Amino acid sequence: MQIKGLYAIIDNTLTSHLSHPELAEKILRGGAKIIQLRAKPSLSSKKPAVSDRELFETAKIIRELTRQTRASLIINDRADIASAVEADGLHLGQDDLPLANARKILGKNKVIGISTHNIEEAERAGKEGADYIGFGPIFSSETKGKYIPPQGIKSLKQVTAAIDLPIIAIGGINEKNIEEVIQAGADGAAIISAITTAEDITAKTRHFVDLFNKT
Ligand code: TZP
Ligand code: MG
Repeated sequence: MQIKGLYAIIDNTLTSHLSHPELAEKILRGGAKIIQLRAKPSLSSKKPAVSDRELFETAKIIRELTRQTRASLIINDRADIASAVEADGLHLGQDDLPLANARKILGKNKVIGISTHNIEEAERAGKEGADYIGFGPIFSSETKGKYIPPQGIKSLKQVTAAIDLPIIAIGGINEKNIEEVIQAGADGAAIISAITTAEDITAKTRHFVDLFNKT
């Protein structure tokens, strides 16, 4: 699969009235070709954490939706779920399973991406065999639970210049600032809130897809 363009993250943290499959359906209808399923355990004591079985069933439904629309599916955090639903890839953070261990589970034909927050982490991920680098947050983001200071466009430029792997920028990317992200050399943009909180999720997705297709 090609890691390029809009990388839409299926995360309903800010839009819990929509299920993950509902969000995925709207986003895929907007033409997204790479989606990531990000189902974090609930931080609210009122909502129960998602069980493994539930996560598996959700991932299976979304896998089917991506097959119908010829899109790629990446699973966040969980190598076991990625393997069980035959996803195209896995996305790992700095505190998740080490890349080498995830690679043993998934094999070399699956895509593995790593979240990084500075150039050192990005270089290390490249040396360890990541297929793409997630870099951010570029701008400030309300969506990620844990606060990480924004890295800015300047750091993004350094990373895109230094590392010869697809770079997916993340964090606070929206219609107003996405041109800067593309200008900085990012191969793609991972987006949650600018899409999921849009009045028309499908139309907003289409907007971002078209923007990358133009460049
Ligand atoms: N990692 C860094 S920022 C972020 C993640 C998962 C959240 C991105 O969401 P948004 O709403 O596009 O800022
Ligand atoms: Mg993670």
